[in-house]
Amino acid sequence: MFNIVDLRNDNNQVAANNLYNKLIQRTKSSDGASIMSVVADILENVRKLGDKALKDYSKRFDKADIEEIKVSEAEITAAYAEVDAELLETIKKSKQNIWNFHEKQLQNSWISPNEDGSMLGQLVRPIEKAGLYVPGGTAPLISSVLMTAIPAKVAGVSKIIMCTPPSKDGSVNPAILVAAREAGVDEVYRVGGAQAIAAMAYGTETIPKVDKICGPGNVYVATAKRLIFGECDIDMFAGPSEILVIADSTAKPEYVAADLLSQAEHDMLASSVLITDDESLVKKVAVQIEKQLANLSRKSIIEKSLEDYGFAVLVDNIEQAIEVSNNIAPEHLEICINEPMSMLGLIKNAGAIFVGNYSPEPLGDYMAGPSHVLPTSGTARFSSPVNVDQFLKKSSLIYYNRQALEKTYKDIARFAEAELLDAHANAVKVRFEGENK
Ligand code: HSO
Ligand code: ZN
Repeated sequence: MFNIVDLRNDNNQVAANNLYNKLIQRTKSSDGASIMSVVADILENVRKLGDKALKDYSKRFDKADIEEIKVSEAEITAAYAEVDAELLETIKKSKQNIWNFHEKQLQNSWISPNEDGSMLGQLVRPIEKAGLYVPGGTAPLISSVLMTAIPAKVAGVSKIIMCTPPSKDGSVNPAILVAAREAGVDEVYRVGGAQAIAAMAYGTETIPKVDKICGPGNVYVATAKRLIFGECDIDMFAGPSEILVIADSTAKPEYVAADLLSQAEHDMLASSVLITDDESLVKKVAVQIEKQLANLSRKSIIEKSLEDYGFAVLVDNIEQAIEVSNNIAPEHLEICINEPMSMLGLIKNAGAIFVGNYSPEPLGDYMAGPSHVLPTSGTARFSSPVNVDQFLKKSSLIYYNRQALEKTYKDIARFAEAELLDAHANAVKVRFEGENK
């Protein structure tokens, strides 16, 4: 079960640091160098050999003999027949909510004229091609298709492609295909792992090179994204799921336990942290975890995750709880306390904040609207959820007329001469002091 950390009374900094280090270290693989070299090899092979390398890796890693890397229209149509009608309705509702939320993030280009006739502005343009990665593994993350594709679609990206690993018979989960079509993904390719990232970064005979790669994945995928960064952009270095629940005596132990378990089931490396000022809640939550765990299908993953990265942290008050949480910068933060809204001002670092007893984390995973692809491993200190802005880029716009330039050309020349760059200085002087002025 989870580990207890007591930070009460003396504000035990050593224990707080240990907790923080344990959580951060969990994503730093001890064999980082060897993973890096395996991935670098894969990248190089895909760059050199294109589709052939992709097929070889599918045979090796997915045990799948792939004829056609691209998923055909016929397969997508057939997938619709296999997906439960109610699930399709749910996918559509989720899509609408995600669309509505992200539409609010759209930004306009602007041009601002000055009195002297000059104008400055900012043109906002979508990137042209986005590549999404949807992991395979033990849970088919249908929702992750929507959570990456829709923000790109709302931004106006003209081509969205998706890679996902094939199963042994070469097929792709039909619900993943249906979600892709509903979200507006243009092409799906049955390729997984680091080789999929390489294919989207460099392009192959079949898979187009993209401008940005998004989506979660295992450590090989994450390492590949790190290594190809620069060839194209990436969304983030995503790690295993995290939940941190700040709770007081008004929280419901059954709910808190259920929410902690919901993220622990993702991965043995997932972390689930409860921070509370109510000692009796810890025991009640522990009892609930025991009880609920008995009926869960991913019990062994959860047990391992809780044993290594499950913590109940005792603090003196909710302000201290938030301080500890700000340090951890969790992917998901639930605040199950009296008057939770009143504490929002103190929260500095979190990927997504779930407020009150009726905003459980899975609401955000599936239906609320904000993307569930969120910064992990403390990166919420400096980065944001997948959002529309990540698929947009800006160009600055500068327009001066003769009169406006004349007012400032001497400043430009002075700057340039101070930098010993006389060609720069000439480019303004020629307009006012040259023969052709
Ligand atoms: N909680 C995960 C996303 C997810 N959950 C997809 C269920 N399906 C992100 O940390
Ligand atoms: Zn989840």
